[in-house]
Amino acid sequence: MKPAHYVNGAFTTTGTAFPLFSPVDGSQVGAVPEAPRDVVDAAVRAARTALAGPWGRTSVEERCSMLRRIADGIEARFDEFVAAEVADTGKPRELAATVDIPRAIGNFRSYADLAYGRPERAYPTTVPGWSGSGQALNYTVRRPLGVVAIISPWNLPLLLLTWKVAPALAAGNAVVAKPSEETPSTATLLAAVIDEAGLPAGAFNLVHGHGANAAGEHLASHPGVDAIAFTGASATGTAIMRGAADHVTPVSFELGGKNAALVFADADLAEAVEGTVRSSFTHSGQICLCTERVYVQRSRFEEFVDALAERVRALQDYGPMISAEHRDKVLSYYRLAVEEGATVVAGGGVPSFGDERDGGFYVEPTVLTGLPQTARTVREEIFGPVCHVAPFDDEDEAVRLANDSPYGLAATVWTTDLSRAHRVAPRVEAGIVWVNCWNLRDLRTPFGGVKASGIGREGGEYSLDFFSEPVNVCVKI
Ligand code: NAD
Ligand code: 6OD
Repeated sequence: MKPAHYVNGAFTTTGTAFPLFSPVDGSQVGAVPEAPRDVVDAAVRAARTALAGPWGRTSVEERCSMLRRIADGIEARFDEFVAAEVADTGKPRELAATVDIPRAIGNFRSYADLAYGRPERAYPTTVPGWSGSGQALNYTVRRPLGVVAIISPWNLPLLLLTWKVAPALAAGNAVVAKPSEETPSTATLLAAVIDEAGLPAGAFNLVHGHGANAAGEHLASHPGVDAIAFTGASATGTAIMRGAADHVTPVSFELGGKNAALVFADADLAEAVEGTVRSSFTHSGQICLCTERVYVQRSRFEEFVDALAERVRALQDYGPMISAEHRDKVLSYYRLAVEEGATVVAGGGVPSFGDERDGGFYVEPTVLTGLPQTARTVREEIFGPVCHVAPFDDEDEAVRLANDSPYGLAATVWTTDLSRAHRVAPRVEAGIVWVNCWNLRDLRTPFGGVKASGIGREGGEYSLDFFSEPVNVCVKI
């Protein structure tokens, strides 16, 4: 299915088309319509109208049934979704088929369950000296925020889009979504599935296009938008927040990271190495949760670096960077690391495959050592298949190094000492801390970051809270 906007229940390709490239071989594989301002306006208008119509009158049971039909619809077209995600991102098919698409289905099912089972609070109140019974009943109902803008990135396109669309719809909002300009395909398929699931026109709208000075910015700064849920780079979050400030629009932000792993001398080293291969190199490091800083207790530093480097040199089935521009950015950090004095213990360049991938946007999985904590390579998010490994001496130093970052999204602690695990985890300034594992997800748990990594929490009830407004009703009895 070719990328198209979905506005007020109809597909349209209005707008100048821009090319879509395959990250695997660099060839042009399609074209995407850039939504002009009037298409964004029409989408916001359609969403507002839907809230005033049948969509605004749906019960939570009806919405949850619709969410389940959407999940079933994605499942019925599973292979099509996998193929589209692989074509847009170049990620290994196995990753799309075991993580991205199943999680998108899971997002709709889990928010259907959560929204349906959600209790509300009531407070019986007694006021001594009041006339009558002296009693009142306070109860809280939640109402949707209204029209919500959802802006998502290219790394886990369908997973991160549905992670917000599902709770937004479950809570009764009308959505205008803008996926990344790099990965429009599964979002378009999702619109088709939503259409087939029978949502009223305007409840879900989709516009394609770029971010700054384009569809993304028009949407985020639109006066008709009541809330913005955004996942992407921290600098983009800053720009969106400026526009949102004009209308005091609430935001939920999931932003960048420079995530630390702490490997203590008592860790199961083989497990820590294997875990770090996953946490640093899954999807070629293009997951916001990926580890880019590894700190290893000094007595096991050499052993860890040798084992990690050997595993990383052997990596084969890895995907490309999303674009030529992003590949160039990652390679510029590989060069910067060397200028800053790093030792490159694995990778550091561009691989040669001898096939069509040589025209694609690949970089080698890379392990660095030897940089000071102040190096830009250690401080700035690279978002590629690279980690820097440095030693530490004791627990306090490990925590200090982990926290010495402008970001605070996720961290990983590798230790077999249970007391240490419980001591260290809460001291790490991050929204998510994994102990002896990485990216083990339970969709009911809070997800988000501190410092430059975001504002607010999503996941489970946290998302339903963001996408709705509590209203207290006080009834005198
Ligand atoms: P990006 O910020 O460049 O783009 C994300 C989305 O925002 C795209 O749809 C883009 O078109 C849009 N956009 C860009 N500028 C805009 C503007 N001025 N106004 C409105 N919309 C705008 O990010 P990216 O390159 O697509 O993704 C990579 C970044 O996302 C990394 O920094 C990564 O850490 C972060 N990320 C964070 C999480 C998380 O959960 N914390 C998840 C995934 C990615
Ligand atoms: O697993 C999730 O729910 C989630 N939001 C993952 C984000 C990954 C970032 O790239």
